[in-house]
Amino acid sequence: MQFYEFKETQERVILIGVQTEVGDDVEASLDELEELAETAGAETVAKVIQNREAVHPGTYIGKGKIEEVASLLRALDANGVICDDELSPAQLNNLERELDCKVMDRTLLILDIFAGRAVSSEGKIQVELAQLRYRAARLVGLRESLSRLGGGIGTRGPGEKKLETDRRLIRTRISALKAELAQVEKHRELIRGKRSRGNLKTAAIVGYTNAGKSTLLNTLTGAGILAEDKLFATLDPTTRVLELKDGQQILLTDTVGFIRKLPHHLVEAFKSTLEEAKYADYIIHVVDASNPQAELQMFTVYETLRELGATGKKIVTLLNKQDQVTGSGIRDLKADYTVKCSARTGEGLDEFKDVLAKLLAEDQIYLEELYPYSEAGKIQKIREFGSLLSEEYREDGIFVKARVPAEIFVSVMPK
Ligand SMILES: Nc1nc2c(ncn2[C@@H]2O[C@H](COP(=O)(O)OP(=O)(O)OP(=O)(O)O)[C@@H](O)[C@H]2O)c(=O)[nH]1
Ligand SMILES: [Mg+2]
Repeated sequence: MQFYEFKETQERVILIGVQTEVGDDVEASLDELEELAETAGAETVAKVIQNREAVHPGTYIGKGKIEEVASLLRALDANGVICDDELSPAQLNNLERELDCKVMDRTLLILDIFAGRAVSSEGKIQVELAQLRYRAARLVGLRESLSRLGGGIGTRGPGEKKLETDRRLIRTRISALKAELAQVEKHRELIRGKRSRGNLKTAAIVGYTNAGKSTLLNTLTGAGILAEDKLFATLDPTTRVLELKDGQQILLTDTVGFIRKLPHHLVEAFKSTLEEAKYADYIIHVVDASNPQAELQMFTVYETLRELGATGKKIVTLLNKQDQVTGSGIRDLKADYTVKCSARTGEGLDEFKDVLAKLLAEDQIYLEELYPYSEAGKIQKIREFGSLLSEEYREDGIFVKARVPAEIFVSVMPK
């Protein structure tokens, strides 16, 4: 495993956002950008917001604002700027020339954090692929921007130590990575196939980054996943079995968190990881109910799920971090069930398990049958995949009351 020292070069940065319409909360978005910058090792020394009808196509912000930022850079002894939207190659080049400093954007920052977090080989391939695709389009500007400080944001990566700066090399590397990724994905599909053959239902734990997804899985199953107060602590999916009452079981998968303006290169590269939600039977949506931005974060999560094609599934929303919630609280009208809980203290988790049991029961068929002793093996199967409510040993066989998943119903009926 490789660790990247995030604090290696303390960069001092100015954050820039563009307010394009009323109600579009740029201030909150910049607060989040500051958190991202901090995670990546940069100190925010100022935030600048420009009101414009649309972002400037050539320079992201207008001429007057550029001058304002330029003098702020000097006054505050800052050495870089980070824009809150993904910059086009032209915007990057122009801003870089006008401001004469390192120019970065939200995408570069997120890619950089992902690069420092990737642990599994799949994660590393996915991050490198996303980085290369992003860089390929921005060779000229980025080369200058990234060489200014000799390190820092935008230069971390699981792949080559040195930045690939040659277009041809990048293309070759991209093809190689794609082939590698295809191999890994095949393996993942195999695992998925095995799981579904096991007839256990799966639920994907999704939610905004830092909502408490990993903490939830840890508290419920002792999964031992790294959970910390940082954005994108988790990149690789982890699946664990959760035991419910009546011996029922369900598979829970913890996965990468969502964020607004999730870079499309990342979504593309992380497709197979993100698609855990698409292939799951149920969605567990973890919300940090103590966050003032909770409503917007919920919206972002549903948008992302829609983009991934993970729709039409039953949703359980967990309004998490209740131990820190003050005020009236929020609601999720899209959810089939909502439970207030604290993954940290365990409050509300029994109710959550009851809801899961109820969900499973909704998709199961009730049966009341007499099994001759020669067919007792079928009862074993019921016990494993459904819930055995009662069994009574009689002279002519075993009388069973149970609920079983529709998929196995036929195969467990007595002859
Ligand atoms: N107070 C409080 N803190 C919590 C609760 N659940 C999680 N946290 C904290 O929130 C932070 C983020 O938790 P994680 O479980 O890493 O969140 P995540 O959703 O997995 O985040 P990413 O993997 O980064 O997307 C950690 O510092 C947790 O200790 C809770 O119920 N109450
Ligand atoms: Mg996590």
